[in-house]
Amino acid sequence: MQDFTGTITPADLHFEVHHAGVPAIDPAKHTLLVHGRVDRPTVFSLADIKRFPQVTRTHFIECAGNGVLGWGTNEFGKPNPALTPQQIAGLTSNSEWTGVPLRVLLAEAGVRRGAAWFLAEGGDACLMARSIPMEKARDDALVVWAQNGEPLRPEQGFPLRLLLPGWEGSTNVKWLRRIELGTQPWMTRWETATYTDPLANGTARQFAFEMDARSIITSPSHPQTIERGWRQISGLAWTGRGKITRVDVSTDGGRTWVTAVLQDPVLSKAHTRFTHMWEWDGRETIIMSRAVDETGYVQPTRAQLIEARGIGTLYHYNPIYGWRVMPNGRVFFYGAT
Ligand SMILES: Nc1nc2c(c(=O)[nH]1)N[C@H]1C(S)=C(S)[C@@H](COP(=O)(O)O)O[C@H]1N2
Ligand SMILES: [Mo]
Repeated sequence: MQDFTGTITPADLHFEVHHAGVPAIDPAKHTLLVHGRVDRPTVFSLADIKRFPQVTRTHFIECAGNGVLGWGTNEFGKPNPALTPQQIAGLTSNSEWTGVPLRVLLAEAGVRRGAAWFLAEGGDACLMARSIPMEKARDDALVVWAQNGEPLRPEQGFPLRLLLPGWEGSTNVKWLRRIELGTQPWMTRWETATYTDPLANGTARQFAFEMDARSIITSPSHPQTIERGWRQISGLAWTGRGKITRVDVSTDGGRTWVTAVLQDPVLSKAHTRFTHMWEWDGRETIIMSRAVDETGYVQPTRAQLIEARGIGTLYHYNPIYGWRVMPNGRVFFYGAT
């Protein structure tokens, strides 16, 4: 992450999360079954799906567990200073995806009254499956087969994956082979035992689909060493709720903030590059960034997150992070602030 420029993640460097390995699938034999609360249960081959009008959209996919390393502390109660942007925020990647809107395929099968949820099932060994509200299918859900102009990589779900823009990574089911429409969620193990957030009051937050806005300065960051004088601070910001509208940068440990420049085009539910010119005077300081999105949501501090959810949260952990710049120019992870 700290070595990228721009906003697109090269396909071969897309992060990977798989719960049961990467299946080897013959695209000529792969099918997608759409059934349940539909008028005409339908089996689509890959060729069938590619005959529909295709769309291309740029979106990030982010694991809900992104950032969990930055939350932890070492034996001195401090975050590990040697963590890099990749390690604290690298479970997100941004690609140009090509496919067909899910609502087009569902219209072929004929959605029956009362269908409120659908189950998306993958063709890996664990048959990973997530329950998704039908509103997302009517909105911007896609069934994609290409990534950055080439077929999906096997690790990204070749030959077919569900893409739910802005929603937590685990709902973007790879190796998609079955969609079942129903009236309520299926309560699979990936929405009960995992991908739920324990709260301070002993209950758990479930179906936390939208990814909250966050940002990370990728340069300067660990393990860089910087020189005095003018340089560019650069980083990435994104939100699952639409567009990033502002990124604030502080070069004095959060005492004062300035508005960073957002690189065009700012796309919805996509990585946005921000920059800020900074003259470093050689003194020790802490630099940090704070994202704001079009709903007015402001990236929280660690204290605000703990207040809202307690200390048990492993997912959707998006606090403002700091980097400590030492007088010798070395840069270390300062932790969540
Ligand atoms: N079938 C299937 N789909 C899956 C997974 C999986 O293990 N099996 N992992 C999910 C999780 S937890 C995440 S974060 C994203 C990661 O997508 P990527 O590996 O393309 O980065 O895929 C999701 N889709
Ligand atoms: Mo994930």
